[in-house]
Amino acid sequence: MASLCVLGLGYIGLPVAALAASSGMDVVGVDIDPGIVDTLSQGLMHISEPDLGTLVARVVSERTLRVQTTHTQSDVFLIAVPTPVNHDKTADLSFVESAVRSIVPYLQKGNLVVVESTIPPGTTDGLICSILQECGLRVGIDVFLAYCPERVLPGRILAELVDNDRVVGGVNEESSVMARDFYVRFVRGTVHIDTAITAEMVKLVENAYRDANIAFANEPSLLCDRLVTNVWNVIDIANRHPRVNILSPGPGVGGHCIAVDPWFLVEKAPGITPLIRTARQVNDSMPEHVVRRVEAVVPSGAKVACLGVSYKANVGDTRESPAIEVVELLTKRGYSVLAVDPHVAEHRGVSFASLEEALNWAECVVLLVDHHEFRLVDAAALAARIGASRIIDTRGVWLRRHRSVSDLPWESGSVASKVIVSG
Ligand code: SAJ
Repeated sequence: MASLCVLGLGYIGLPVAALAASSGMDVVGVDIDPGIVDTLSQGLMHISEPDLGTLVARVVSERTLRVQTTHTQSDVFLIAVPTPVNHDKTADLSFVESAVRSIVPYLQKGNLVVVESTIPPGTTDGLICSILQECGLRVGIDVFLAYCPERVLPGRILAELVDNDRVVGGVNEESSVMARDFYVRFVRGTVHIDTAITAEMVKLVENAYRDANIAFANEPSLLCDRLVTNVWNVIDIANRHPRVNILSPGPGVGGHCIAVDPWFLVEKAPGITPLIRTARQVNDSMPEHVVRRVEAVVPSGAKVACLGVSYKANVGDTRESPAIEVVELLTKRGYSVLAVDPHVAEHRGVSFASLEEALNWAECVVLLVDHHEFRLVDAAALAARIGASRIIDTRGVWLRRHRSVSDLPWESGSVASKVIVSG
């Protein structure tokens, strides 16, 4: 296994290609987008991820990683293309399917094909295997096939690619063993061998688990808003219980993984997955809830500053971002919206401003992403200017736990005007 061809140079394909190159493999990275290939060839980046730029620049300049729009023969082929979700919430496998077909003319006896793209359970043994077989290859004999899901956290991709455990599921034992031998070149975590369907399930179950846990933070936040109490107090105190660990509520769940993957489980068996489906629905309903909170404090036409548009803290990724959905819904309902995001320079249909400009201009401020920079805002001064009830802190950055008994909102009334706004 001296050479590797990676299909898809996004958040997963690119770091895997770069790590394999730095482990001594001769790597070709293929992307259908010539713009991405151009950028990377110059040692520049089209995505932002800590430390990745330096590693890519090094392996590109050493020519252990070459990027191009065309395939090449190789010992190992790794597929890391996206799996979007269709309107009916089923997996759109068109990119995976065409990537698998595209490598067929380059496959030689003894090659290993590894799929990292997220796919519904059964896709490796079913669709992917049958595409390769249609082309006259004996899978598991002439060529080897394994599924190995990526499970890394954006913002920590390189560290997690190296240190996290992996699961590889081959169509037969030889395929699994070959895939394990490939990953141990750069993975320090344990590489677990299992079947392809187990590896597919592992990935989806992990993300569905996190989605359900986030939904279990979001639903109490809806209740607390209705019952006029501070959800951060409730969760903070509940989490002191030795067997309770509730996650943080927010404006919804974004990113290309957790907001999408649970549907691939529901798709397989809708009748027995009500919990997974409901968690998705709870999390998907959160942007609308944020907008209703704005509508409760300022009328349509008011100036609203939205702090953060990325899908989570300290990253510039806006895929499936609930913050973008809030900005779009507010704009549609006649609000004048300015967005602030130190990690995002532009986004179609969104007007950006500096933090200072937006805060001085706004009649209502909605904090949507807990970027580090927003923690430094003097929220007490902001509350003095626009009124505490017009600060909607969906991440609990400024509106945290009451710090003393006298801070508690003993009288009835809006919790928003009673919670502690810390600068
Ligand atoms: N979020 C909350 N409250 C929380 C935690 C997260 O509202 O307490 C929100 C975030 O703001 C964000 C979304 O959930 O909008 C997802 O963020 P995340 O940090 O939980 O996860 P991702 O999407 O960045 O990465 C996940 C990870 N999966 C798990 O932790 C089980 C990662 O390991 C996967 O590799 C990745 O999905 C993926 O590619 O599937």
